[in-house]
Amino acid sequence: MQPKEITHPAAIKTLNDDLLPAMKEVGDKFGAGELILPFVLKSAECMKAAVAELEKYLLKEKGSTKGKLVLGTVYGDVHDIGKNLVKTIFENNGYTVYDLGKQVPMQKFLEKIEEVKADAIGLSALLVSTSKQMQFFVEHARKNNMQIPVLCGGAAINSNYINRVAKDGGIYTPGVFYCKTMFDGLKTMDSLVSQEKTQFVEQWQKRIEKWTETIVEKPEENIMARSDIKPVTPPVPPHLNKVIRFEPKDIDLNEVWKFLDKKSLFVLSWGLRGKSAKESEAEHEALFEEWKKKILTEKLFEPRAVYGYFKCHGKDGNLTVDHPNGEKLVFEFPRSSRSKHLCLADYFGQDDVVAFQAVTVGTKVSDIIEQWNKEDKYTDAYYLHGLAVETAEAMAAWINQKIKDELKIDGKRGLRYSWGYPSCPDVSQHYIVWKLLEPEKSGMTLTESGQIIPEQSTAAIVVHHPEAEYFAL
Ligand code: B12
Repeated sequence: MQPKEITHPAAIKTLNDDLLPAMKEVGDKFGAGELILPFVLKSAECMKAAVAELEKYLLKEKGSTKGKLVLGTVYGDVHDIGKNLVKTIFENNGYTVYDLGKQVPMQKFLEKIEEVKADAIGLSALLVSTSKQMQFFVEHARKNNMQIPVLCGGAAINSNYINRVAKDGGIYTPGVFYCKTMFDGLKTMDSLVSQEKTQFVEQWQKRIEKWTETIVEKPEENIMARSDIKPVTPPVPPHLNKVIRFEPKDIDLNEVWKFLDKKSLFVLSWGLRGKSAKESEAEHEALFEEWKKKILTEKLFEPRAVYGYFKCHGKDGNLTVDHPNGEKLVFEFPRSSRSKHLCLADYFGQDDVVAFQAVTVGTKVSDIIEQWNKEDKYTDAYYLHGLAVETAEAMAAWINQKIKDELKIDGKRGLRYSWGYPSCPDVSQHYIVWKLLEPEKSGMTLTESGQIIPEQSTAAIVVHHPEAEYFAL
C-alpha cells in the first residue's frame, strides 16, 4: 500500500467535524439518560471501525492525539469493568490510552508515565481496601514533586476520600480528581489538555483549599455495649468439618439462573436505565435468553462452589471456629454503634454451628471479556461481564439455599454476609475462610488485599440465627 505522504484533508474534517462531535453527543445523551450504556458501547465500536478506516488517509502525525492517559486497576484489585469502560470511551474520543491492566504495581505506573510523558494517570479500584493504592500513589507523587494530574474512579470511593487524599500532607497541586463515571473522567481530561488547563487546575486548587471533610459524628464506641441477641439452639447440619465442592459438571446453570436477579441484571449490570430503557425491555428479555444459550453451548462459564459446616462459639465480638486440625480460628467482628449494638458474633452461642461458602463463575469468562475488548467487541464484552456478575451472585444465592435446606431453616433465616459489606468490612478475613474451605482447590485464590481471583467470585458466612439482620456499624 502506498506510504501515506499526506493527511487527506477530508479525513481530518470527517474526524473532527463528524465523528468526534458524534461521540461527544453520545456521551451527552448517555449523561442525560437518553441513551443506555450498551448503545454507547455500540457507538464506540462504530467509532473505532470508522477511525480505523480513516487512518488509511491520516498521516499519524506526532501529537495526532488529544492526550495520553496511563490507566490501570490498582495493585491487589482484580476488577476491570470500570477501567475498561474508561479506556473505550477515552480512546473513542481521540485520546491515547496506555492500559496497564489490573493489579498494577505503582512502579509500573511510574515507569509508563515517564516513558510516554503522559498527560494524566487514571487509577481504578473496586474495594475500599485496594483504593488505598490511590493514596500511596499521590503520596509518592507529592514527595517526588511529580506534575501529573491523577484521575480516580471506582465503586468504593467518593469525592470525600479523594479530596482527603489530595489534601493530606499538602495539596497535590497538579490535581487529584474524583470521577464518578467514565464521562466525568472524559470531561476532566478534556479540561486538562485544553488551553484552559491552568485555570481549571487553579479552580480545583481553590476548591480543595476551602474543602473541609464532613466528619460524620459517630456515637462514642461504648465497649460495654451489648445487643439483646440471645443465642438459639443451633440446627443440626448433615455433616461437619467436611468441604462440599461443586465442579462445573455438577452445576446446572439453568437451576442457578432461577436465583438470578433479573432487575439487577438489566438495570445495574446491563445499564438499562433512563427514558430509553423502557422501550428496549422486551428486547433485553430476548437478549438474556440468547446469552444463556450462548454461555451453555460455548461453555463460557466454569462455575464452581464450595461450602461447609463447622463448630463454633461466639463471645465478646469474636467468633471462634474449630478447624478440623484442632486449630481455633478467630473472626473479630466489629460491633455496631447504632442503637441495637449488633455484632455478627452475637448470633452464635457456646456450642454452635456456622456455615461458610465461596462461589465463582471461573477465569475463562474474564479472559474472553479481555479478548473481546481487544477486538473492540465492547458491547458483547459488557453484556457477558454483566451476566457473569449476576451469575456469581445467583451462585451465592443457590448455595445459600442449599445450606438453608440442609439446615431445615427457611424464610429469612440463614442470611449470608459477605466480607467488605458493612456488617463484616474486613475482606482480609477471607484468609481465615480459605483455611476452612480451601477454595484454591476449586480455582479460587486471594490477592494480597484479600480479593478473590477470579474476579466474578464471592465468599460469605451463613448465620442461622432467626433474628439475624444486615446492619451498618
Ligand atoms: C457488581 C459488583 C460485584 C461483582 C463484580 C464486579 C466487577 N466489577 O467485576 C461481584 C458479584 C463478583 C462482586 C464481588 C464482590 N464484591 Co462487589 N460489588 C458490585 C457492585 C454491585 C457494582 C460494581 C460494578 O461493577 N459497577 C459497574 C462498573 C462499571 O462501575 P465501576 O467499576 O464503579 O466503574 C465506573 C465508575 O466508577 C468509573 N470509574 C471506575 N474506575 C475509573 C477510573 C478512572 C480513571 C475514571 C476516570 C473513572 C473510573 O467509570 C466506570 C463507568 O462509569 C458494587 C456496588 C456498587 N453499586 O458499586 C459492589 C461492591 C463494589 N462489592 C463489594 C464487595 C465487598 C464485594 C466482595 C468483596 C464481597 C465478598 N466478600 O465476596 C466481592 C469481591 C469479589 C472479588 N473477586 O474479590 C463492596 C465493596 C465495599 C468495600 N469494602 O470496598 C461494594 C461497594 C458493595 C457494598 N455496598 O459494599 N461484586
